[in-house]
Amino acid sequence: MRRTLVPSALALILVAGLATRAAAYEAMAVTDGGTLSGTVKFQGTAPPPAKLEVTKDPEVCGKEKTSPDLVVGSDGALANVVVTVKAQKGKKLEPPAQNPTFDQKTCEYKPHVLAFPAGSTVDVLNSDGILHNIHTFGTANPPSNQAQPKFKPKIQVKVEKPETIQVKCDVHGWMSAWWVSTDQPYVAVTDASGAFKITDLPPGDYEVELWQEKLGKKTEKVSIKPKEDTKVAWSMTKS
Ligand SMILES: [Cu+2]
Repeated sequence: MRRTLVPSALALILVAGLATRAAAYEAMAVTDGGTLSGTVKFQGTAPPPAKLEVTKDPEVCGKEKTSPDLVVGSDGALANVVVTVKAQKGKKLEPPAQNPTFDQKTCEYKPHVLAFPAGSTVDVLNSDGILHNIHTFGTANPPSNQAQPKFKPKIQVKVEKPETIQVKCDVHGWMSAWWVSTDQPYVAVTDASGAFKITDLPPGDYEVELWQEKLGKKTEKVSIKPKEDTKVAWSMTKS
């Protein structure tokens, strides 16, 4: 019995593997697109922001830092949530005309979460005039590990593959950020008021993934109507 079971089990695994492979995103003209806009809030009482000790260059960095890994405004506004509409087709995915910029200022990354289409080149700036070392921890993309002394105001890093990548500084251990390289264009990051907006969506029903580095993932559902703005008020909390 066992001998005959093994090949059929193998065949099942192969079939399951093929069936779960995600379909590639398909570009098409969007003429009657709708908008998804709204806010994400932290549900419940937010923990006080963690304090990070500054161990180097306090004259530029300051004496103490507030951790950027969970930024909640006074009314619960949740910043730095990556909102991804799981669209299979829609407007073309292409790198922006202007490279996304990623600055190092008072030993913090600006912005803390940067989303861009795969294939983009990130302009890494150093506004501080001191040595930083930008280090990306991708797996689909080769890691980039480059010193950026004050005489190098700009480094360019091309990110070919879709992936969420942590970025750290090897000089200042508290510096951390995320690059979100996407395989489709319907992605936004919430601002300090928890707001986001995604336009030109082909009408239809979608799953929307929310991701925040400390809170993890959450899935919502929306229905997008032609030329209408669908407004949502979502929340996330610690699981
Ligand atoms: Cu640094």
